[in-house]
Amino acid sequence: MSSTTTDGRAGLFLVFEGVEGAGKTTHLRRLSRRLDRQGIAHIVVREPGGTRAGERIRDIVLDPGSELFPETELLLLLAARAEFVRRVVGPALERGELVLGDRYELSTLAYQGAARGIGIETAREVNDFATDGLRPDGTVLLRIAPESGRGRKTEAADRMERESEAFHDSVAEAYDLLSRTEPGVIVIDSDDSPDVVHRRIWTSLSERWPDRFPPGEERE
Ligand code: Z5A
Repeated sequence: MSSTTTDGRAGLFLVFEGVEGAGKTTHLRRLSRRLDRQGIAHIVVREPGGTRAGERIRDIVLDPGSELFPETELLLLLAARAEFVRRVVGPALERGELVLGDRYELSTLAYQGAARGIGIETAREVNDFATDGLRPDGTVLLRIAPESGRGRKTEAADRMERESEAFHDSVAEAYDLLSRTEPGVIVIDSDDSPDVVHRRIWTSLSERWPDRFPPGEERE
């Protein structure tokens, strides 16, 4: 498979998704270190955030003191994404770069569309307006039971993490549904040691994009 994607763009946009504590940040860092060792250019970006305005919006959305209606939360997140896509992801893809994202549209469909009750299709429509339809080439969904993911967390809970168990169960159910209905979702069982999960991720990516993720064992 060449590095030109189905959209004809030169770069490759891969997104990591999952409930809190699924291991997205851990595995993105590890992938990034391995890509660095192999001399494969890439950038790692996170959402909400990734731009100056986006980081300010992130502070509002995650601040436990913010009182937001679901519609306000959705629009704030997508305002951040509109900046993120136009200032960061789009230009990087134009330059042919590998872009690794920590969350993107599946988060919006699962958290705001399903768990907040806005509706998956409504969330998708507003998302598509914000992104001008820019889709990832692949989405790695790290799957773990919400209570196991929560059990891994050590930091103080932010506004989203303070939501009820029912809310987080609803997010997890939505991810399961979306993994079956959305194109390009690669499901990886994340309830194992980081070494095992990393091997699963790399193998899966190298089967699809061997030029960016050369097959073979990890060499430290
Ligand atoms: N949000 C939204 O609602 N709508 C949207 O459109 C977008 C986002 C884009 C972002 O917060 C919040 O915004 C998020 C959804 C919402 N809220 N929630 N809940 P964030 O980016 O700060 O939070 P997060 O994405 O949930 O990060 P996280 O909880 O840290 O999860 P993670 O990145 O998947 O996990 P991690 O940091 O890699 O690992 C967590 C801990 O587990 C850490 O101590 C690791 O060392 C440990 N870990 C990782 N892997 C393992 C394994 N395999 N075994 C044992 N321990 C492990």
